[in-house]
Amino acid sequence: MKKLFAFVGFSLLFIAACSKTEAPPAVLDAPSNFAASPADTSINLSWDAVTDATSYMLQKSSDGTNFTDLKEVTGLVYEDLAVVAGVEYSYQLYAKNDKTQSSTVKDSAIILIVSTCGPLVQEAEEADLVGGNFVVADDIAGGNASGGKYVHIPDGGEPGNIPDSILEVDSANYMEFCFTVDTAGDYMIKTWVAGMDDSDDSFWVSVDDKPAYNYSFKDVASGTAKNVQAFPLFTEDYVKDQGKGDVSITLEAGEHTVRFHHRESDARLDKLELELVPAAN
Ligand SMILES: [Ca+2]
Ligand SMILES: [Ca+2]
Repeated sequence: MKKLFAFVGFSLLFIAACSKTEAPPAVLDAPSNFAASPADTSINLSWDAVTDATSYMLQKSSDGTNFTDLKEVTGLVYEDLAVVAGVEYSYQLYAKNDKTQSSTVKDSAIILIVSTCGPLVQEAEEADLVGGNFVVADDIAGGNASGGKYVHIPDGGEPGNIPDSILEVDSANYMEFCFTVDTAGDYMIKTWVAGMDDSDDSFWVSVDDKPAYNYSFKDVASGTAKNVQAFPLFTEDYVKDQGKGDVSITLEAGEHTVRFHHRESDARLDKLELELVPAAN
């Protein structure tokens, strides 16, 4: 019996000695070589392993200040697919185990998937013209079109030369604009428009494939009688929804598509702007 007690006592000492040497350090090193790099539709994150870490917590921010947990992972890479072109993101990371966590490391660069969309002000003549009926035209001598050009569907002064699409959106013929919005908020759609008479003064306008607004700009004219050249010059206006006044749209930061569809031939669009509505105080 004495020998057995001695054996058990030795074993306990041995186990205690082993567990003492294998205890994790009180402090975990912060991950090194933390890097984020943009791909076409995602952002790839990677870092080096930390001794004794069991997982890594990734955090993400779209304003560079307020970070929220993105994902806790056990590996050393992560592909963030929840990203929008044109928006800047920053990331930070810490290592952890069941006892402690490391300090946080931040990627030094703000990471952006490059947007192929344009700025908030764009010429109509730079839009994608889809369907074949919209064309770029040179303004008349002495005209005020920005860049000297505008877009319309010519009708040769004859309504119906290319049939109007008064009652429903002409889904085949449109000008398409793609905007990169940096600041989320409410926007109005500012236009520079003209037409020769009151059968040349409307478009269907849709934003991000939502139902189209019936946009008539006859009220920007000094007169509305037919064939009096009521709209000789391009005039600033805002897209309206007929009977409901100026349209205000709420946009997240990122890419947005605006389409001007055919409604009346020879309605003319010179330029377009997404105008941020100042937030109410
Ligand atoms: Ca017309
Ligand atoms: Ca223009």
